[in-house]
Amino acid sequence: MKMAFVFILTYLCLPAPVHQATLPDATISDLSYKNIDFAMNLYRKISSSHDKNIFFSPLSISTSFASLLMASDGITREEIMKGLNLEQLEMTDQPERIPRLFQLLHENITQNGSLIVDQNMALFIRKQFEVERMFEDNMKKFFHADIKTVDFANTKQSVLSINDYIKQKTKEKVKEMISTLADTTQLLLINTIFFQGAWQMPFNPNLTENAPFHIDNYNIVQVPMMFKEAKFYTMEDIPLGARVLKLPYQKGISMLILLPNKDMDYTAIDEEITAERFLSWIKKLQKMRLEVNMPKFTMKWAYSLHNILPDMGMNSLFSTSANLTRLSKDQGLTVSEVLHKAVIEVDETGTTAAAATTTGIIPYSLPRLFTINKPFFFFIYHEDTNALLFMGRVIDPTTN
Ligand SMILES: *[C@@H]1O[C@H](CO)[C@@H](O)[C@H](O)[C@H]1NC(C)=O
Ligand SMILES: *[C@@H]1O[C@H](CO)[C@@H](O)[C@H](O)[C@H]1NC(C)=O
Ligand SMILES: *[C@@H]1O[C@H](CO)[C@@H](O)[C@H](O)[C@H]1NC(C)=O
Ligand SMILES: CC(=O)N[C@H]1CO[C@H](CO)[C@@H](O)[C@@H]1O
Repeated sequence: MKMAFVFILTYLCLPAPVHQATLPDATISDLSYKNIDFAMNLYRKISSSHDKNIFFSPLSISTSFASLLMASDGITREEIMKGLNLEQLEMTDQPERIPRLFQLLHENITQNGSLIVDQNMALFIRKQFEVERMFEDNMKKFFHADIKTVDFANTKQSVLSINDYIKQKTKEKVKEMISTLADTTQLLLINTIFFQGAWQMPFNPNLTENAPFHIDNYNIVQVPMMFKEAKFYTMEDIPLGARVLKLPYQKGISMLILLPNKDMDYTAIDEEITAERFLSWIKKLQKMRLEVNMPKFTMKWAYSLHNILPDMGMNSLFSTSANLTRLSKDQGLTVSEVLHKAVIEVDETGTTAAAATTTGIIPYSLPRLFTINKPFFFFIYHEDTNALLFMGRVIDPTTN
């Protein structure tokens, strides 16, 4: 039985007119590490603007911007490099280094996961628009991009064919990705990611029952709570005041749940999560028998990243000073929009399980009950590389 699940997509739209120490032998693990920090920074930006559920695909967003690195030059390129946290991986005499690392990471995740993770890249290009040969070749070489020609002047038809493409690549999970498109659009860059994983230890639906979930001190909702008693990998981050639970899928992908302790406000966690911390959780996991109570949930989110990324230092890309000279000789190109949509479904057969809280922390014996009945964080990652495929926060499992 397959569980249900997720996927995502990011797209970028280009409308017309308007240094430090490096790692000599960078590996995909170094890239994953940098990508995780980028994801955490982006998460903080999103979370500082609202207190609702959050869900997005760090890998899809990083990959989209990695391809923009190859399109840009000067300050614009530097800003993207810095925003993505990739400066330390760059070597001026090896311009292909970063795209190559993304390519290796992609190959590692998709091959080894034997298709449970599928990631695709596409360029929809206006008929008369001349793309630099080198950019197009690199997009094919490093990102296996599908290249398509579109008549963007026919807005209605282009919207249809773009939505169709995305719907197909996300196995019908992301429908109606865009509703409008500037008729001056020259190029649309699309990245999709799809993941479908069955739990290694499925929950028994017969044991699922409604139970309270404490959004905060004043708001309680009833949620379908799944139950499983088994041996799980878990750990406690005592300085942070939170517990961690790993829920593995079949084939090398896992969900990691981070559940703040009883009196811990989830917003206090925001400032503390980093790649270093994330990897330390994974390293310190220990197997023990637990009773896990985990809500079923479904989420669907859409983000306008062009409103968020300038706050992370990527300014010029979205302004008239964008330097996209490596994309095309055409002058006056800029990025008008970056949209990101993400969907997740967690149930007994697939994705997530977790549990929640109890007080009383005794160093060597964690509480046996892991009841996820208050806001929590989750991360879906590829175990060999630690690449962060998806991450999110659940404040209220009943709103999607
Ligand atoms: C883009 O950046 C390159 C490298 O810094 C520079 O030579 C070029 O003049 C810039 N072009 C524009 C249009 O800003
Ligand atoms: C993927 O990367 C990990 C970590 O670098 C490595 O151990 C593993 O062998 C790689 N797997 C494949 C299929 O390339
Ligand atoms: C759930 O309950 C039904 C009816 O009692 C039973 O046939 C089924 O085997 C149960 N499922 C599991 C996984 O225990
Ligand atoms: C599911 C799968 O094929 N996993 C393999 C991924 O690659 C590592 C290292 O090559 C193997 O140890 C896993 O078994």
